[in-house]
Amino acid sequence: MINYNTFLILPIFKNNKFLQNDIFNQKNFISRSYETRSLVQALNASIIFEKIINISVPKSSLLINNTVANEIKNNFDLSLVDLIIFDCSLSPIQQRNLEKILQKKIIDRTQLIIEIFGLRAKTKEGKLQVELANLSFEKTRLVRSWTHLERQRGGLSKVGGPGESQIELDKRMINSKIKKLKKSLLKVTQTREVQRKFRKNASSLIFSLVGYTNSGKSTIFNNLTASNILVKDMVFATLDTKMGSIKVSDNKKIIISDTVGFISALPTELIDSFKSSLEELFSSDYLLLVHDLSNPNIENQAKLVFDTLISIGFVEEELERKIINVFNKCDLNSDLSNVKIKFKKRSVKTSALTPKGLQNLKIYIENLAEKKFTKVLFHIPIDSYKISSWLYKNSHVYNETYCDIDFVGNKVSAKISNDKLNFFKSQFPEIELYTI
Ligand SMILES: Nc1nc2c(ncn2[C@@H]2O[C@H](COP(=O)(O)OP(=O)(O)OP(=O)(O)O)[C@@H](O)[C@H]2O)c(=O)[nH]1
Ligand SMILES: [Mg+2]
Repeated sequence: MINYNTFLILPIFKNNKFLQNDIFNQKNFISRSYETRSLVQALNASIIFEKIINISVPKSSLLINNTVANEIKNNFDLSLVDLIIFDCSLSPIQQRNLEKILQKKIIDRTQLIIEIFGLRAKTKEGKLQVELANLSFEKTRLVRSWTHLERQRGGLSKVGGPGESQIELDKRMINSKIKKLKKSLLKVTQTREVQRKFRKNASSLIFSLVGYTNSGKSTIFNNLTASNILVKDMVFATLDTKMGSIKVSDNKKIIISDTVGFISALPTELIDSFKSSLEELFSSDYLLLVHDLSNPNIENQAKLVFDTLISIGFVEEELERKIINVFNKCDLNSDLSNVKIKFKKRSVKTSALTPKGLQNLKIYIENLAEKKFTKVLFHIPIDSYKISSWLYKNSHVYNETYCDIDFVGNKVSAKISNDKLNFFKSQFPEIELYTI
């Protein structure tokens, strides 16, 4: 396994902000820096030096000022370091100038996360998505770094000379690669779309686990569905969307899906590339929003997950209808009273490590499933094969008896989802039916 020695730089920006956009406070900062350390570990790298840097005015050319850069150079033995990681976002110019001064390879938070995704991606879709994210990121860097090279060459090159055509060439190459990747991804997405339609037709309810990375989504998934997705105390253990099912009363199946976790400053390139996996969330009936109740930063994490859901296209009213807050790791902390979170009314506490700790959630899911279905008695006239077969396909029929007293045909008792029932009524308005 690769093992880099890294130097981690944690910048704190002026106006009590850190990482350029998160509100800073002591509690946040501790859990945030803990999170960044886990990100570095997820890259199989060790941190040998760490430094917090206060930045009052970020310099557009270097981020930090020259004195601080020289301090880093003189006070640490950089010969031991393979990689310097800045836990913020660096512009291409800042990155290059820092590399020049410190004479080390430098990456920022976006690159760090893309690297980890690269290591984790296992399925074809996952790999394509990461590659796409990487290329989209490279594209922005490339253009600017060539501009710089061009300037360096100055008088040596003709106007619009080799630099210019090289940028064009590389840009075209990257664009054509991106186009190809998108095409391959589309194919995978289409297959997924077919599967999704199939599930919807089977009238199963879909619950999607979603939440901050490391909150316990896969542990919940495994214990509910008796699967064994990788569960690890590390960020981004899961990258690919997985489906499983649980049986509830009446043998009705409920589908559960587990997907990639969110994190602060998740690169937009990654969100864009992973949109097709995340689209699964839109066809879900409910979103199980998993929170780590033992994490002091729980409210920020919840806000971030909520904002990410909005950024991928959810509207607030839909989230209000779909979100169920799952407060996990309640074996470590069970006090919910001070936690301010959206839609807190709909919440359930879990401890996913044992089946007992998930009992509450199972009951909650079963109750919701009950509410989504209605038991109905249909009077199906004789020879209405089309209607009969529709019912068998779209509902759970548990009894059928022939009758020739009050009408001639079959009395069919079925449990049917409310959506399907409405559809049935619109398609076959002549059929008599009774809620039982
Ligand atoms: N104490 C405690 N630990 C838990 C609980 N649920 C999960 N964990 C631990 O939390 C860590 C992360 O669990 P995962 O299930 O991998 O979390 P995840 O949300 O799927 O994480 P990503 O896939 O990385 O987004 C693991 O070490 C689990 O054993 C819980 O209820 N209590
Ligand atoms: Mg997981």
